[in-house]
Amino acid sequence: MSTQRAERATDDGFTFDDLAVVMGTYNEADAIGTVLSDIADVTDGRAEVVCVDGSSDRTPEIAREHGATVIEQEPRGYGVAVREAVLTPDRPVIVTTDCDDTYPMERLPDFLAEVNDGADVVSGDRLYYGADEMPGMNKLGNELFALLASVLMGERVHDTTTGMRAYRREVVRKIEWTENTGLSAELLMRPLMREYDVRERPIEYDERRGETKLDPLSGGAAIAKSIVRVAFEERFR
Ligand SMILES: Nc1nc2c(ncn2[C@@H]2O[C@H](COP(=O)(O)OP(=O)(O)O)[C@@H](O)[C@H]2O)c(=O)[nH]1
Ligand SMILES: [Mg+2]
Repeated sequence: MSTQRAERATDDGFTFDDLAVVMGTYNEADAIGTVLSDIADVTDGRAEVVCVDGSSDRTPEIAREHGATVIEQEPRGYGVAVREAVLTPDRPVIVTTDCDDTYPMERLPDFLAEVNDGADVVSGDRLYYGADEMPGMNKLGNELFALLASVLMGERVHDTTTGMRAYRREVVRKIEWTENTGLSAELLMRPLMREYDVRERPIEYDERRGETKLDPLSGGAAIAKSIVRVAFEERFR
C-alpha cells in the first residue's frame, strides 16, 4: 500500500513550540480551568491554545485568563466549532480535545512523538482500556460506529468519535470538511482513506465534568449518517 505522506519537519522534529491545542467550548466553566492548566503544565506553557467558544457562562473569560486565544461563535454544533478551531492555528501540529476534562493532556508528549515518528494523524482510542467512565449507551454506540466505519473502509478502526487527536497542519488544510456532529469521524476517515499515516493509540478517558452537549439519539443518528456519507464519498472520489 502506498502511503501518502505530508511534508516532514526538516530538523530534529517538532517541539511544544510547534504545537497548538484547540477545542470547541460551550458552557464548560466547570472544566475549562483544569483543562487549560493541564495543557500549560504538560507543555511548559509553550503550546498555543485556541478555544472556539459559544458559551453564555464564564468559559471565555476563564480561557483568556489562561492565555488562550478565544474565537467567539454562535453555538452551531460541535463540528462547526472544531472545524474553525483546527483551521485557525499556523503551527504545524494541531491537537484537538474536548473541554470537559475527559481527555489525558499528559499524553500530549506521546502524541507529538508519534508525529515526529512520521504519523500524519494520531487518534486517541478510548475503548481500548474499556472506557469505564463512558455512559453505557455511548460506549455501545461508539463500538457500533467503529464497526460500521471499519466495514465501509475495509480497515479496522476502534474509536471514530474520539475528541483527542493530533494532526499535521497540512492534513487538516488539504481536505475539505463537511460534517458537523460527525466531524470527529470525518477527521479520522478522510485522511485514512487517502492513505495518510493514521495511527490509533490507546488513551485513558475520564468522567465528564458538566453536562454533555450532544443528544445521544439525534447525535448518534447524525454520526452514523456521516460515517456512511464520508465512506462513500471517499471511495468514489
Ligand atoms: N463552540 C461550541 N462548542 C461546542 C458545541 N457543541 C459542543 N461543543 C464543545 O465540543 C466538545 C465536545 O462536546 P461534548 O459535550 O463533550 O460531547 P461528548 O464528548 O460527545 O459528550 C466540548 O468541549 C463542548 O463544549 C457548539 O455548538 N459550539
Ligand atoms: Mg466530551
